[in-house]
Amino acid sequence: MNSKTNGHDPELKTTEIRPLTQEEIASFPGQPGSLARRNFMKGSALASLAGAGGLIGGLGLDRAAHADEHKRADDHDGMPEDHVAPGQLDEYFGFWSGGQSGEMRILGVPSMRELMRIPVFNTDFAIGWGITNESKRVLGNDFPRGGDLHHPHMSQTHGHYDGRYLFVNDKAGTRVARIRCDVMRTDKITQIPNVQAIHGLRVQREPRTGYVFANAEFRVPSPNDGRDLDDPKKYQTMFTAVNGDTMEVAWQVIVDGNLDNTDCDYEGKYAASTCYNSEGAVDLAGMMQSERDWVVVFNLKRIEAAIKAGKFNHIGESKVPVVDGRHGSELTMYIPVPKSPHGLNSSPDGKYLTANGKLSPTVSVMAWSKVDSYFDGTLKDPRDAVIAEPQLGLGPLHTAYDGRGYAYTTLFIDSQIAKWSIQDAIDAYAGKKVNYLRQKLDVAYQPGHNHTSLGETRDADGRWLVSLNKFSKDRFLATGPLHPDLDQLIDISGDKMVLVADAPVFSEPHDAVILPSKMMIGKIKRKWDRADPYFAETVAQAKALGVVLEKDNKVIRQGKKVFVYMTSSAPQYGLNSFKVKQGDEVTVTVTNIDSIEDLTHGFCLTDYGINMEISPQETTSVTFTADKPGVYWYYCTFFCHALHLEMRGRMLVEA
Ligand code: CUK
Ligand code: CUA
Repeated sequence: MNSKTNGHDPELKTTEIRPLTQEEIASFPGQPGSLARRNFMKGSALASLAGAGGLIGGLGLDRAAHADEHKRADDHDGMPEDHVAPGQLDEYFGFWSGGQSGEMRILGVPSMRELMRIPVFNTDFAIGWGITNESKRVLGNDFPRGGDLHHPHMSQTHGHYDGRYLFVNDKAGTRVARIRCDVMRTDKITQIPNVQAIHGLRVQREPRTGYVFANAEFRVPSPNDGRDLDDPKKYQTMFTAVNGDTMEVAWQVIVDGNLDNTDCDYEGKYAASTCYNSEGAVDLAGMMQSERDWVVVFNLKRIEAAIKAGKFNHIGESKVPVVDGRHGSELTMYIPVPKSPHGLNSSPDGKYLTANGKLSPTVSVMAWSKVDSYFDGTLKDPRDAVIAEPQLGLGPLHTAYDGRGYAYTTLFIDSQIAKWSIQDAIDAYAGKKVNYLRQKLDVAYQPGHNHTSLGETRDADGRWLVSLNKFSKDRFLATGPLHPDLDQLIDISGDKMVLVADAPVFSEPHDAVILPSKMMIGKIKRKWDRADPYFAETVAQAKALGVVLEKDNKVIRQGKKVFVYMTSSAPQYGLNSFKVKQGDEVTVTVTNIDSIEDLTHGFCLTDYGINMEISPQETTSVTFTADKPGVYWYYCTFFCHALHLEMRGRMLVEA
């Protein structure tokens, strides 16, 4: 042994200097079959999650087992029930929006630990997102430009999360993106034509996703080619349905006013959106003028039928069928609600839709059955679809549900969450003397969205509520003028909401989805499959050049194009150096032939602005021009081995 104490803490020892054996690497906590992990797992209801992840094809939610876990979570020897001990796994996944960072994040709930970041619309030097050829194929040519990601939603089948995809919006770049849940990587980004600023986004629940519904918030001239600049009356926006399987735009609907947030029903018949600018104004005072704006409901079957019957137009260059859903159209229903409504939330029993008043202290509860009645002609006044309008407090923005008949509404101005009974609110609206309000909980400070575990599916389990607050003010150590946002975890399993944790977050989560980690068992890969479509094009190009990626280390020149192929295996690249000429277009392709879980390598080319991640069994490539002569070291950026620092080589560029 070659260890000594470090002089500060006798418990801390420096590591032996020798390459780790494969057995030692395999014994790291978290490795399948590792001792540390197995001891921890003993007797744990989560045992299946870590090691056998790839073996158990569990779908859906085992409620009995889930109840057991609750007991275990509560049974914590005096520790608070959100406490997740070191090495212990979270019961829930949280998929968090990254707001204007343009990324999505994976959190563990209830620990609120950030587990991973998934670059989507942003560039990311750690992963090489926006740098590698594989990511550029997803991002397209028109980047970097960042993004503003508000709303992550997981694909559903019959109103249950199905673990296939997460869909997200980009308000800043008018795009919708899809993230594969098996590898947690963005695989498609679609530019939405004819509109500006995709904000609200939701997924079809029945029979499946299916459609991804996307709201364009801002009204613009149509087409937006320089015409009508000074004539805001001619501006318009559209509701968009994207096909979640192909990520192609299926159709668009022109609406009156604007579109803010969206949701859909549980039967596959309708989608709906809030409008806060029915006035069609272009300034603040104008947008706040009307006492009522509206919720617009889209009749999916009628829209599909209209398109089938050829009753649509094209706008400009776009091939997307566009139908007219403005007032008077049989495709839509406009339900007047007060005042500049924001969030729109379907209740998990499939019966109700709630529009949050924002500038009105109320939320408006609409019944989907009344929407049926409107479209079959028996309900004349669309306002009669509103069956309750509880007064909750100042600045209602979003509502979440617990599956037990209660709703939880964020009050932005009051900095509170109001818990209320849906049935009591309906009874009060009908004239009964009942108090629908159950509790108001102070949050810190100014909440936007809130989200309950499984609350946007039929499986709403009433376990956790997260309040995504916009201000943290004095709650954390100072971080300079820019403060973190503050996400607060609230236990809603009892009669009273109980605040259990504060979690600082980087700008700016708007929304999240929370689901039991059990639901993802067997769905998340722990290393890449060599046949993965994410790098299939790179593999095909190598094959065309006669290169076997898993073993060849060679340089192929085609005129001024140079293809450099190398493997990586801790702690070495397959090529110690390669030589190119100044001005060459160089493509470096690295294949990580290590197959041990978590043994990721990086490839960073010094002074060339290039870094990329190559996880076990992955192939990653990058193309650049060797415009500077000299010696440029490339080195590994993921600490992979005791000799990680020695994992490097030279690019020699001849002048
Ligand atoms: S929006 Cu941000 S708080 Cu973009 Cu869902 Cu309501
Ligand atoms: Cu390979 Cu560090």
